[in-house]
Amino acid sequence: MRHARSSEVFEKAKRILPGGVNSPVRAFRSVGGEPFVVQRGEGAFLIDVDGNRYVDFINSWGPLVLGHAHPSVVAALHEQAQLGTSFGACHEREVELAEEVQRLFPSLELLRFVNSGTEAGMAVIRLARGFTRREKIIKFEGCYHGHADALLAKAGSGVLTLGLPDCAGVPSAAVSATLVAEFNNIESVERIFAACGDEVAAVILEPVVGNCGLLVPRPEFLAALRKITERHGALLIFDEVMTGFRVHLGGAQALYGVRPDLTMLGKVIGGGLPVGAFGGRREIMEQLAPLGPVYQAGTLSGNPLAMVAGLTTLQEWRKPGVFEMACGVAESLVEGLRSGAARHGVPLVAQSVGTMFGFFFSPTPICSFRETVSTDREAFQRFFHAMLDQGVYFAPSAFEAGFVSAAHAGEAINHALAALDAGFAAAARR
Ligand code: KE4
Repeated sequence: MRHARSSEVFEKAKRILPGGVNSPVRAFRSVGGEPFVVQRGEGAFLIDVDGNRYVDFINSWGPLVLGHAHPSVVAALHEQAQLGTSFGACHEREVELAEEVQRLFPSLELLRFVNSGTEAGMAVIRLARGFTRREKIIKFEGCYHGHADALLAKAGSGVLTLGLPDCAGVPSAAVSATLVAEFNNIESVERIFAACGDEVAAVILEPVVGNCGLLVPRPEFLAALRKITERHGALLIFDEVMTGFRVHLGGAQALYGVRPDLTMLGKVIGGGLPVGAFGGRREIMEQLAPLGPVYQAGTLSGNPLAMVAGLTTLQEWRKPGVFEMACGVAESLVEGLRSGAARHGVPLVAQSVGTMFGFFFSPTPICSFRETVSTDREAFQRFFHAMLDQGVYFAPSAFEAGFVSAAHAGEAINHALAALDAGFAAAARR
């Protein structure tokens, strides 16, 4: 594959954007090499500025359940743009999307739109603290909820696993009330509640983790979190920014039958435009300004372009059979990954949940962040680049989930499956 034009553009990008990117994972730092520069998206494919075509298993990190440039989404945006791109005032599209979201997520008795998952994370933490009048928050190693200070904590030492800043610039005061537990380990949560249960405002987690590869909750883990939070008067917050509409049309809360007090959403509900949302129990959401004392605001919140893109996306996505068909594509990819790895004697575990999938170059299943240390990152790097050379683009990190869209059926998945032998032959080479 030729990358002359990508290299030229990327060199220019590095002169004005830190690392040449507007979000770190795009820089290919964890897989090596240079990222290609996208010229356009078409359904399940990305085409770069050198004319190379890739099956895209990232879907802009989750939002594009219909694939790139879906005609209905483009038409809806074109129509809305001619009516105005932002009002900063009430308009009907925001109500329509809120009603569409609530139809699939009935636990969102009230909800509010923001402009990113990070904003939704900031808001739910502040709301939980305002409603409970408590300060401590429990999060889980490996779960990512956006880059708000309070949520950029890593496990500290000691039984309380007090949060320590997980990146420069986060003051220790910002994470001193953040406690870090281990996903799929309910005892690690019980220890924290035993020590300071009546100070915990909320437990927040990705119910299916997509930010350290794909981690699936053990049976009863989510139900146990529901019980322990109720017992201690703490709120349960599901970050469904990634899992929403992807693991199930109603998210992980529908898939596993556990109703959180608050939910974060994003990605899919914007159909590729900047959006986030949060919502939940009425008595909690009514603490929000202008009704209550918890302040939260945003210039472009409920932006009409994002609203129509999200509404059109959800209306197409929930048409009978569309979601189920995309789930079948994810399952066929996982089967291909498993059989390809076996043919080449490469240790691999792979799984899908709805239209999300993940795989680790590991001989044993990975159920928690700490277990990810057993994965073979070098094998992943060789696999990633060999697949890229075959025109198949997986996430440029061994610790991200992958996504399929309604557009991946047919040519795209068949091309990807046919390329796997090249990928695993490379992974098998030491
Ligand atoms: P944003 O602020 O990026 O819209 O959302 C933050 C966020 C919150 N919660 C979950 C579960 C998320 O996965 C995310 C963002 N996901 C990453 C992918 N691992 C976005 C990609 C990136 O950071 O470039």
